[in-house]
Amino acid sequence: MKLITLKLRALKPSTLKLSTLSLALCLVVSSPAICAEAVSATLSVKTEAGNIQVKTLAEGLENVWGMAFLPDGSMLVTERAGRMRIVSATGKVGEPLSGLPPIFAKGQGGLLDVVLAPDFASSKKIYFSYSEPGEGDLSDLNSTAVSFATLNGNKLENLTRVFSQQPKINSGHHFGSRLVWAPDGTLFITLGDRYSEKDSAQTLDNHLGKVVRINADGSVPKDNPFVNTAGTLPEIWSYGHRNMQGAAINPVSKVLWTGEHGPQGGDELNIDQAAKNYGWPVITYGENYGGGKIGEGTHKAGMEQPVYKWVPSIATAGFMFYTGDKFPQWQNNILLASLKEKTLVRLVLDGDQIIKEERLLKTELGQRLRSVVQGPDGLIYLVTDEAKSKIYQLSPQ
Ligand SMILES: [Ca+2]
Repeated sequence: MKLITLKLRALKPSTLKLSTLSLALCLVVSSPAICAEAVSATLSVKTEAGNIQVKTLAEGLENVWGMAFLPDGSMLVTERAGRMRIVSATGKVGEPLSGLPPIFAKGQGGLLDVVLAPDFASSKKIYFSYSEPGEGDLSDLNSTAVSFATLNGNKLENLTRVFSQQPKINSGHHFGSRLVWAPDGTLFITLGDRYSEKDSAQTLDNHLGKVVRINADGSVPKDNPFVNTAGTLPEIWSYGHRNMQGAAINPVSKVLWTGEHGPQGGDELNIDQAAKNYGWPVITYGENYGGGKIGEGTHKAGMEQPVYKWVPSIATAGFMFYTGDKFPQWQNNILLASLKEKTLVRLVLDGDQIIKEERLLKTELGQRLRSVVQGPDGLIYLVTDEAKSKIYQLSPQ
């Protein structure tokens, strides 16, 4: 199989579409078993820092949102429609896990991010975010919630909710929500402004347009910035955000970075620090959809500037800092999934400044990219946000 793949690669240009390559592979070989393997054919892609291989690892998924590696190299994968599955290290897609809570799966809502607990090896706990429908008289409302459960084979047990965004809103938009463990064991949750409630991002009596920080059991850390401020919700870490679908801890500074969708224009990366106001919707580099000014401009005293921005928008989704040993030339670079531009963005840092941007896979995949995760093997795994979602594995060539 390897010999055949290599032979085909020598015959084909680097930008060859996977489907064409798969077909060519099936024509070259006669064995049906090898034809079935053709979905894992490898695409060779040039980058400014060496060539990479892009392999289709898994198919048969729908609108994947989050992914987290289990210790054995298999992956927990969320589908926005409200399913969580385990995909094996070789790409075999498992049946949906049982035991999820009720989920509002409409518009941008559904089952969203998933992470392992820091003590997963002993506790078997996983944490996940989702759009939570209201109960009783509030059944037409929803908001982002986070629960943990223990993973037992194909079952989620001991389901426990640790956070529920307040207030609930009748909306299918802007749920956030990435989950990131801080080095001190607290959990950051990024939360959207719910679109229709954007002004609430500037007030501290609600969780809309905020980053919140909680302890693993859902309690409020005593050193959260607003715990002693009357009239504020104590979970709040930072505010003035729009819709953050990306977040990661910078491995050098150990500080949280968040990525958020701007309106029309003005996607942002922010260095997300306690008590700071990131400006939305008072300052922005974007405008209303179809045109029209939002807020007061791009700068204002007391409001933070993004560390990096995209005008026009690329629709920033999940991102990571690369810390593995397989791509030494990408060490501590940011890799960021773009939905609208359908590219993997590589950002090079000098300290806390972005000094270079490269857009990878700009033409080769042609799919909305939702998230990017580093595997325990140091390889990079990309998931697409499509009705027929895939998981791609990136390795050096
Ligand atoms: Ca901002």
